[in-house]
Amino acid sequence: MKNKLSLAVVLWALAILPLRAAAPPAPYGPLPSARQLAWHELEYYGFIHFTVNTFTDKEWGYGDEPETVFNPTDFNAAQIVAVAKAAGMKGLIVTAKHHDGFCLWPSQYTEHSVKHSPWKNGHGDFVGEMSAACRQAGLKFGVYLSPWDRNRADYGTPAYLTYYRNQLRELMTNYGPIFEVWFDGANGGDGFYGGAKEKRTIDRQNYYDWPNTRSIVRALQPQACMFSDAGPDVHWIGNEHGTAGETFWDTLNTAGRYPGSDKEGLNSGERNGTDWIPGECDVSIRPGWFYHASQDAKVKTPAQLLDLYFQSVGHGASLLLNLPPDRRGQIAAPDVASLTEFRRRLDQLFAHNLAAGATITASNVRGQDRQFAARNVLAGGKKYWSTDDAVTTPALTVDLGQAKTFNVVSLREYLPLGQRIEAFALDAWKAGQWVEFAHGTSIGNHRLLRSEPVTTDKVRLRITQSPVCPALTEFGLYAEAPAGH
Ligand code: FUL
Repeated sequence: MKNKLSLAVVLWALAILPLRAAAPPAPYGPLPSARQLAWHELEYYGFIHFTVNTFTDKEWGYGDEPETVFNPTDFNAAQIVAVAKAAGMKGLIVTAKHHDGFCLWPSQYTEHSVKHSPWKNGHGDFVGEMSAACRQAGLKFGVYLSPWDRNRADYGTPAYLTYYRNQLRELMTNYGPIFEVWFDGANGGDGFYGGAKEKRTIDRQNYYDWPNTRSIVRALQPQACMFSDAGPDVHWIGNEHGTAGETFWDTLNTAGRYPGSDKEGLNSGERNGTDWIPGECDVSIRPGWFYHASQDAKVKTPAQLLDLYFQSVGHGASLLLNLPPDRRGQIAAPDVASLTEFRRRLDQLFAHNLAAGATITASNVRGQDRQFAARNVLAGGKKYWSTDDAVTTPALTVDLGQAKTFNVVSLREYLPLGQRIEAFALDAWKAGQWVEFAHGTSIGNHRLLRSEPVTTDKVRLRITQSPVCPALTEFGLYAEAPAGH
């Protein structure tokens, strides 16, 4: 009896345990840092452009705006944050200071701030209220602090750099955890500059002494990602219409890059680049970054926003969607309406993964080890399907059990092992044979392929090019309801 029992235990153990535990694949190329991995999970968050321009109806303030101009009639941080949250955003980045130099927090280093605005009798703190409202709603909080300052008399001299860094320290110290700091490369030259009213060009590469300026953020907010044309953590996508290249690599060559440097390579990243620097697509829900009543009828439609989502998040980058508060200090009704419907469509789209419950098999599983099983692509994140090192063009077959109709395929790579896959194709089983219905190049953090509706009971993913064995965490099939449903 006892022997029989132990035999049963051994057989059971053999059945459930792998014959040998395979080692994970070696990482490939530059790898994301922990702060970048956390950032990758956000995918979609908001920008809030608000300052004197909101009241002067401009996009770039000259720098001579009196503080009294800034006077929101009914500022409501909770409304702004609630709108962003309801729209599905995971965080907000606010303009603490735009190019005009007006500070939306009571900085101790200047008088050109909310301190001298009639708003809340000079006791207002836009940055403080927004950070508190974000924290309360569970949204991440980030800041934009324009390096270019058209108000300061000392702009262009070493004294301004000291001022800029003091402000950066203030923002990194007094407003809780910061998830992203936005360093804008724009500098249009002319400005008020304390009354000089002239054009000032700076040496974009050296004036701000970026290595030491960045180190302030690293020291005070080690988890914050820094954005600029050159990273170091997240880079500009090279345009302001919110689209990443369809082929998009998370790596970039950083040599010779700085905020305001050449945008060559930014839209698609650079395969075999020296550093892991993913992309962010910044775009406004309106034509302008700031609120203009004249643009109330030009708010992007839900369909346009969904297209942008596919072209940013769906290309492996992030979507930073700007929502400009109006003169009340709230998100205006047309923007709220568009965002509400956009969110409804997103929710509808991703509500059901039609591949959930499918039988998934692979042409190869690394070391035949369950740890790397094909079905890990349905496990929702931390596990992945991988193959033996020598197998770089494997296939994954998803048997749905019955015919289903979808028009979106969702794929994700396991980023801690680097960006690996270079090309893939998707086939549907039709009348007894495989028929290709889509193909692509990079996958990275997220790849969404949107096609005409496909009806089939079996789908196959073929990895057609990869320098090393793949590591895939997600395979999803989704159906977009026809517009209006
Ligand atoms: C640009 C700025 O010049 C715009 O005003 C806006 O802030 C945009 C996000 O970045 O470089």
